[in-house]
Amino acid sequence: MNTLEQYGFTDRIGGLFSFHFPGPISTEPARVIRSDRGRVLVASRHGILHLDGGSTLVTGDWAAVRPEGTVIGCLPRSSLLRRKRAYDPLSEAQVLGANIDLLGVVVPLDRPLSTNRLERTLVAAWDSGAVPIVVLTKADLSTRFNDVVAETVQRARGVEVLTTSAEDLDGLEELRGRIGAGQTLALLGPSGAGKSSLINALVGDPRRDTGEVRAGDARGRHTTTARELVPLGDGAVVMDTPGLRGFALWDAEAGLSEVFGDIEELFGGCRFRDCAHGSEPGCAVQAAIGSGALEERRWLSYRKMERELASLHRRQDAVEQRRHERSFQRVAREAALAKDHRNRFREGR
Ligand SMILES: Nc1nc2c(ncn2[C@@H]2O[C@H](COP(=O)(O)OP(=O)(O)OP(=O)(O)O)[C@@H](O)[C@H]2O)c(=O)[nH]1
Ligand SMILES: [Mg+2]
Ligand SMILES: [Zn+2]
Repeated sequence: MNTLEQYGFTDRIGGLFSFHFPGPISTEPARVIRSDRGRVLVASRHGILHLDGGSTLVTGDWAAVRPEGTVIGCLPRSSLLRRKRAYDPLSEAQVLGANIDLLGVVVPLDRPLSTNRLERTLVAAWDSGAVPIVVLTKADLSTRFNDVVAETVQRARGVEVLTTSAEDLDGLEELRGRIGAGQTLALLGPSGAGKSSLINALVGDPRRDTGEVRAGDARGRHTTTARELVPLGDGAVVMDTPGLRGFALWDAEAGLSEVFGDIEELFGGCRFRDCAHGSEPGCAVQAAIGSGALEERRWLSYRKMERELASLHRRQDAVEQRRHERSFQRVAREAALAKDHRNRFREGR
């Protein structure tokens, strides 16, 4: 198996390359295994190469590269994991990874469950186009917080939940069995959750850096600093990622509907079509909360993410509007200049 195949290259990917990058320019397929501040590391048939100037590439991308190292383009992405950049007034999306088949939402069993984080990450995972799976880590410590496993299964709402321990090497075969040849699993979760340790255990080689968690609150130290692909040996690939502090959503309506479909179904039962689901008579949402069929916390969490996406769209619209006005002003200015030029020409100046 050559280096490229170890990083997930298959006949299907080869076919896509011939389709999207037909001759006569000769290009080589390559997979981005790490992209860190403009420095891009790719796997190719000839081994691992450094590229300069692949700044639009993200980890997981399939790139077409000229023999001397110029990037020609990349294949359309089969999935794309994005979040909203924190503190970015222009609301640019941050792309976390591409061409991920299975998205492992990592929940560590050494601390209480953050329901909010789990729900958000699942929304983003569904939205990326990958299939989510919940990976519980540190099962050997699960007696510290007894109810996390059951609570996670309940909150995951039908998404498969696997329990693992890098310490006892538990659940590794089950997880490994989910990643076929040519498939990529990405692990996403808080710092110190044991993502890198799990990958080391899967690879059977303690090569990746792992860091202690703080004794008090089990928080990690952000040991992993860049997203990176790690081959598992037979064409199956895992993406290690740095621990995420939070997860602001980006255009994730489809994901929201996946995770909160039961709530959106209730809307049809409200008496008024434009029900705001507050104090309107005949509101199916409030009725479901009242009867205990819908947990109020879940409703509020849905509402919050929905508001977040709406305000993101308002900001995107505002940016678009300013861009439009600027281009209109430019056109008007050019027209005025042209007219001025014409007049001076007529006047023989
Ligand atoms: N008891 C136990 N400890 C574990 C297990 N997996 C990881 N740890 C410990 O948890 C700590 C954090 O592990 P890492 O693998 O560095 O966590 P990470 O998710 O990669 O963290 P970041 O890179 O900071 O995002 C380390 O001290 C590991 O030894 C496990 O299965 N059982
Ligand atoms: Mg790590
Ligand atoms: Zn209603």
